[in-house]
Amino acid sequence: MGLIRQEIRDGIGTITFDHDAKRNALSSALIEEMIGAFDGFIKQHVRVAILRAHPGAKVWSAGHDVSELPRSGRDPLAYNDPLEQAIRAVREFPAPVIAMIEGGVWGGAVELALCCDIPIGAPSATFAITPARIGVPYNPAGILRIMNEIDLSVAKEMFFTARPLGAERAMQVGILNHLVEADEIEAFTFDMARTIAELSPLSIAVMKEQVRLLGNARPLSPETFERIQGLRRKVYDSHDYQEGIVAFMEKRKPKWLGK
Ligand code: LCV
Repeated sequence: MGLIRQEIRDGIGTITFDHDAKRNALSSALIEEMIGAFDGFIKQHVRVAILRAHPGAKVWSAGHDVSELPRSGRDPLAYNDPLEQAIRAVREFPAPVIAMIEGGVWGGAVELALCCDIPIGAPSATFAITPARIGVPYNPAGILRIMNEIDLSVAKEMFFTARPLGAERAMQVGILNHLVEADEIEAFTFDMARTIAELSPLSIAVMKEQVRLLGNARPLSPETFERIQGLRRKVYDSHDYQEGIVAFMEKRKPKWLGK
């Protein structure tokens, strides 16, 4: 049974969580399907991805599948935990991922939503970071990622109270980029996706990867610097780099080849 639905249209890849019976809990099976969809989007040269639940969903995702949390004695959020794999898939996907959020976002799903590049929420969106509810010691990579996205004092309040934050507050603290009425959020999201899909895929991919590497790196190691330079060189040595400039000079839309 599919736990997600996926679609590609006009260079826009959409993944819809489709496991309402378990409130779209991020089970290893659902995450495996999600990572498979992202891999397929890469093969199809998708320019932008959207991660969403069904229109009008009461729960975007209930977070880690609690039934899959290891009993005692093992790290519940180790490097290869499915949730960590899902978060890396979003952060390393070579195009922007828009989180279109209706309904409650719980636990590790908050980190997943925050790791998307552009979070857009409806008034029904709420965000609750819940390890304290379950007694889980959140992992350092996850804590750092959340610290990078929202004010430290707000992050601590969310960790220490596990209380859901409403959409208005989520806008104030930077969890959401946009708060859009439920009947407009789909059109708003796809309009932004179309804008991104018309721009240079190489330029956007290398800027997204730089943000990821620089966000991770405190002092920039020589190796990270060289890696960034190598990624950027691939872009400014590309056909698309020339095409973008020529198209501008010729007052026409660029024809991006992604190479
Ligand atoms: C498995 C579930 C889940 C679920 N797993 O519907 O961040 S950390 O460290 O905490 C990390 C480890 C993490 O992400 O942990 C998970 C954090 N998530 C939560 O604390 C949310 C737990 N879920 C709920 O509070 C409720 O289910 C919400 C409020 C999301 C929805 O409530 P509602 O009344 O609409 P039910 O609770 O009746 O859930 C419907 C079915 O989904 C299962 C739940 O066990 C139930 O299954 P059965 O019908 O078989 O009884 N379910 C919900 N969340 N995270 N399964």
